[in-house]
Amino acid sequence: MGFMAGKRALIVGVASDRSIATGIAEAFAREGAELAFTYQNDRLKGRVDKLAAKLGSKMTYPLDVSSDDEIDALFAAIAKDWDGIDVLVHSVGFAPRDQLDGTFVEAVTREGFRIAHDISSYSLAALAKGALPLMEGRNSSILTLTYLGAVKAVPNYNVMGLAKASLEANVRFLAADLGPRGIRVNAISAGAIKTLAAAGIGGFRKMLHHMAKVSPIRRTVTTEDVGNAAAFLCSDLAAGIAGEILYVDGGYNTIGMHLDEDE
Ligand code: NAD
Ligand code: 0WE
Repeated sequence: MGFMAGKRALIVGVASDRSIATGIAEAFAREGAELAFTYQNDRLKGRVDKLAAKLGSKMTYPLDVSSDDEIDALFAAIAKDWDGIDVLVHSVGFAPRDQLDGTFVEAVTREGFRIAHDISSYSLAALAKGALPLMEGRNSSILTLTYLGAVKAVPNYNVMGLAKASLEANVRFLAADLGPRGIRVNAISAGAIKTLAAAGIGGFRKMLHHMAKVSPIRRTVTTEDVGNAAAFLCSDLAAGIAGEILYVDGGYNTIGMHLDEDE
């Protein structure tokens, strides 16, 4: 029997086979969890329905996290099928495309900053708020996805770095509030992975190459690596972990210097 048997998990953030949320859903299903999914818009519904079916779920719901009405409707609909939620995965991040090109100071605008923080950070608090009645008092957990750009300056990541810094603080404040109500809140800081959210980012291939060259495990991480860590963090095996940012980046963030082996 898997270590997530009996857990009901809601997964927000599947857009393709390559999404980090897809790797998380696959690991959860393998460990025996029951799954429900959201899709951002009708264009993505077919793909999410297909993944849900493959993992034995018929529960898919529309959700654009910028809409309070859609958040309310989501939890009202889920409450009809489930008496509670044990796991909520938030795997959502977005800034307008022009924010991720060029230098931070040149790219940043008031509107770009607002959207990045609304979609990438506020949405975690909004979903936690909406899910609270269904999650409290059942050893449940909330997980979000962050990136190194929250704590170090990474070229082109720009205002997303500020939004991820906010998201990481959000994890700590939510963990402090919701821990006493039986809900653990944590984040995984994943290494760079080629997903839709990475498509068309200038220099992304070079970044992957650099990570594989210098990180302790000498390869980039996969959605399967992240999925396995997520399954652990959201299971009762991690009952002692809250407010944590767990790096699943092959140790890249721990390196202070690299010497080329062949130079
Ligand atoms: P992805 O494009 O597959 O997933 C991003 C998801 O965000 C999509 O499912 C999209 O539908 C959703 N989304 C965006 N705006 C939304 C909105 N308004 N309402 C609802 N959903 C919305 O890419 P991914 O790489 O799997 O990204 C998932 C998370 O992982 C993001 O938070 C990202 O910042 C984080 N992350 C990614 C990497 C990486 O290198 N790919 C590394 C570390 C962290
Ligand atoms: O968080 C992310 C992706 C963030 C992202 C990506 C896009 C592309 C399409 C947010 N918004 C958008 N908006 C779009 O229109 N990552 C951690 C992956 C990522 O993105 C980068 C990276 C890495 C790593 C951007 C620049 C530099 C590094």
